[in-house]
Formats: sequence, C-alpha cells, structure tokens
Amino acid sequence: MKNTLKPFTMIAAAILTLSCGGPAESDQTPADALLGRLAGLAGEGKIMFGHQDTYMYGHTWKLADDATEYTQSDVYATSGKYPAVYGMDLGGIEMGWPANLDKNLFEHMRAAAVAHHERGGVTTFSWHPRNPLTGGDAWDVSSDQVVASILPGGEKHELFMGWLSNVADFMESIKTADGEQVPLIFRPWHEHTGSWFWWGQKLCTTEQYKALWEMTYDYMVNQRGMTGLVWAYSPGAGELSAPEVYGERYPGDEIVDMVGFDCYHGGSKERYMTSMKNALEITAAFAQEHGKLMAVTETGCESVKEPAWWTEILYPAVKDYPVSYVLVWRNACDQPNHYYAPFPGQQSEEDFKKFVEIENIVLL
Ligand code: BMA
Repeated sequence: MKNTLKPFTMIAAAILTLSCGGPAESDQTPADALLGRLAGLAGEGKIMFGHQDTYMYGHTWKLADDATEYTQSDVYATSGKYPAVYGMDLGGIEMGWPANLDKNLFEHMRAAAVAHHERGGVTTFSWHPRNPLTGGDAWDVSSDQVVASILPGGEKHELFMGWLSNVADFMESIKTADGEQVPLIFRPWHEHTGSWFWWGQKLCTTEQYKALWEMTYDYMVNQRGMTGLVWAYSPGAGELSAPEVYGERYPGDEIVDMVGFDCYHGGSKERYMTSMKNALEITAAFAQEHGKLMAVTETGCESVKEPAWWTEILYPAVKDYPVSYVLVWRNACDQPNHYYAPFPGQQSEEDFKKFVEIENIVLL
C-alpha cells in the first residue's frame, strides 16, 4: 500500500476521538495522553524506533545490580541516540521473582521505564507468564486446558487472578518522583495465531482467548482502575494467510487501542519482505476499519546478517504504512548470536547510523 488517503482517514478518526470526543486535556488519563501523542506522530508520518531491553544489557555488557542510571544501550553506543520505544517483558512478575525471565531486576525495569519517560520515550510491556496449570514456562504447550483453567470457574482462576494482581501492582508502581503515572503500552497474549505459547491457537478456543483478554482488561481497568494502559493486540505474521485470520480472535474495539503484529526475518530477504507486506496490508486495513493505531510490535533479523538491513530492508518494508513504532528484539548478553540491534563493530553499524538520520524515523 502506498501513501494513499487511507492512513490519514484512520489517523484523523483517532485524532478526532481524542481531541473532540475524548476528555478535555486536563481530564485526560495518562493513556489518553499517550494515545494522543502516538496519533499525532502517526499523522506526521513519523515512525518511532524501539528496542527490547535496551537499558538492561547489550551484546557484551549487563547492567550492574547496584546501578542507578539507565544510560547504556547498544543502540546509543552505535548511533548516539536512544530508542524512542523501550520494550520490556513482565515474565516472572507473576511468581513474585525479583528478576524477570531474562534476569532483569524488576526494580531496574521500573526505574528505567521512568527514566525513559523523562527522556521523552514510550515504554511497552509484553508478558511471557509461566504456565499456571502445569508449572512450566510460557512455551509449555503440553495441555490445551490452561486457558480454560484460569477463566472464572476454572481450577486455577484464583491463582491466576493473583498473577494479574502482581502485574497490576508493578505497572501501577511505575511513577515519577512527583507521583505521575507513566503511561505504558501493554501487549498481553501476543502471537496467539501460532501455537507455541499456552494461550496459542490450538491451545484454546476463540471464545476462551477472547474471554482471557476480557478478564485481563476488566481486572486492570475496571477493578483496579488503572488509567495508564494503552492496549495492543499482536498476532504473529507467519499465520496471516488471509485477512480474516487477523481478526478472528480480536477481543473487541472497546478493549484494544492499537493493532500490530510480530514478524521476523528468519529466512530469505524476499520471504521477509513478502511477509511484512502481507502483514502490513492486513493490519493497516484492519486499523483503518476499526479506527486504531498500528505498530510493528516485534521484528528483527537475528545477528543482523545483512550489512544494510536497516535502510535496504526494514525501512523500505515499513515506510509507506502509518506505523507508530517498529520494535526490534533484544541483544542478549549471554547468547552470542541472539541480537537484533547493532553494537559498535557490528557489520550493520554504518547502515544503522544512516537509518537513524532518516527524517521520519524517530529516536531520542
Ligand atoms: C524470546 C527469546 C528468549 C526470551 C523471550 C522473552 O524471543 O529472546 O530468549 O526469554 O523472548 O524475552
């Protein structure tokens, strides 16, 4: 899809809702304010660049346990700019662990989210919770009764509501020194079109999946009264064989603010470009129809194997779509090949420097 009127119709609708139908500025919730900002950026054709765990570790370093500053980042070391979007994962908060599944201390994650907000950035959370029925991890798909077991009436319902309470407590605690709630994009139950997480396609019915979303939203927003969350829906791109697949388990316009997808460059360049185009077309049409903002919620090429991946592959793939942000996955410090952003000396470094200078790409 080229830059036609379509995206602007959608953005106009979003801006209209936020500026006319929405609350006056003084009554705006932190979530409204973030949505307004995202709509504004999308209206200007700007795309924010994001990186998962950027302040927690990089290809060759890890934040010290006693650190109090969040200024190190492989993206910054390479380009002199910080990612505009900072992604993190809540996995482990449900267990009451001090650190998440990738060994980031939650207290660092909280403080880094506040620091990132004060730097002008946007924070997003995914969640890879443990399996509440089997005791395994998020990837334990040995039972197709897990979602059923946590819905009201299920044997693990009470346990799971406790897990949601841990998530809410943590996200609510992300406040500035003045007590201002930091707005957060919350992206639960992602990649559900595949069957590798216990909430995936073959592991629950459409009704159960939607009920899971409704229960999550109802708890956070209605029962806890949280006002800082922007809700993002993100199927996996690989399964989007037809537009209907995208919306099949969509939980509803009332509880979703932003629509996206996760798409990785695992095979050939052509395959990635085709997959991105397909997912972007489907998501853009869906976003327009439902008056939602859109994003590429996860992407990347592991080990950034193409020297000009940024300007010759990623940018051409997204440039004609009104995406609020594009987030690349983490640079693990304990797996030599598991990185998606460059670092000094990495072969795509020079190209990344060109990418961050593109006028409509936003970093901080
Ligand atoms: C996956 C991998 C894992 C990680 C998980 C959650 O894609 O990066 O190593 O634990 O995301 O961050």
